[in-house]
Amino acid sequence: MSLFPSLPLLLLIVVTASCTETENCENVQKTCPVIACGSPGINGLPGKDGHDGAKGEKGEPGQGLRGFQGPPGKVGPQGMPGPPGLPGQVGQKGDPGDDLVNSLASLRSELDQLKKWLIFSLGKKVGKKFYFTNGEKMTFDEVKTLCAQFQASNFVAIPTNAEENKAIQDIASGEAFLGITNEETDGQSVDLTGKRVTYQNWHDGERNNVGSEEHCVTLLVDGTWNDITCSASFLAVCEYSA
Ligand code: MFU
Ligand code: CA
Repeated sequence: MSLFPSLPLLLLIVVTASCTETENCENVQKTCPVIACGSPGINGLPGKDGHDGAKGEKGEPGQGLRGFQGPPGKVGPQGMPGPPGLPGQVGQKGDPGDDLVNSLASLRSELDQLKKWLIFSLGKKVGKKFYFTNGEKMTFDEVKTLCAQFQASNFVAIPTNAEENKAIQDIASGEAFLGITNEETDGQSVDLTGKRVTYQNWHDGERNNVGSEEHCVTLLVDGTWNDITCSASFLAVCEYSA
């Protein structure tokens, strides 16, 4: 017997293989006019693989271990300039110009001359102190105000030794206030800077604090001191440092 099937059987196999399962017999007849309808043939071989489907959506992140951290990214763009810094320290004082130096020297010279003239006509110099008086009588508060207005270095005259005491006595034409007060609490005598006075020249029987209200001090015409009420009026004598 031959290895090949008969010709009609071979044709039947070929026609059945070229028709799909869904096609009915009529369609088969149109494309395969040779074959008459009979009982269904056996299923053909599977067709070729279809085309790839559309790409699926991105899946959920995996649950497994993270990979190693990647290398740092590229350097970003430069940022905006920051706010201005705090002001720097004040620099060293510069040299005054020659004109300024000359002007100052000239002024100093004129001032020295003026001081000499004032001392000669109105005041008295003792060591490094000058004493001045305007010859007017006034209360202690008014003397303090007057001396402050004329920029006295130590305000009202404060004798710290016999020589200074004598100088004040010499320029004062009468009883004059000193820049010394007696503390209300303990009666101690202090100068206008609050310092206890060491040199004192009280008149006999003074300080007696009459009426418990003699908290100021005057230089009497004989050069001795008396404690007296501050509201009384006496000569104003101011003190300057040379
Ligand atoms: C003395 C002085 C007083 C006052 C009076 C007129 O008292 O101590 O300060 O000057 O004389 C008796
Ligand atoms: Ca007195």
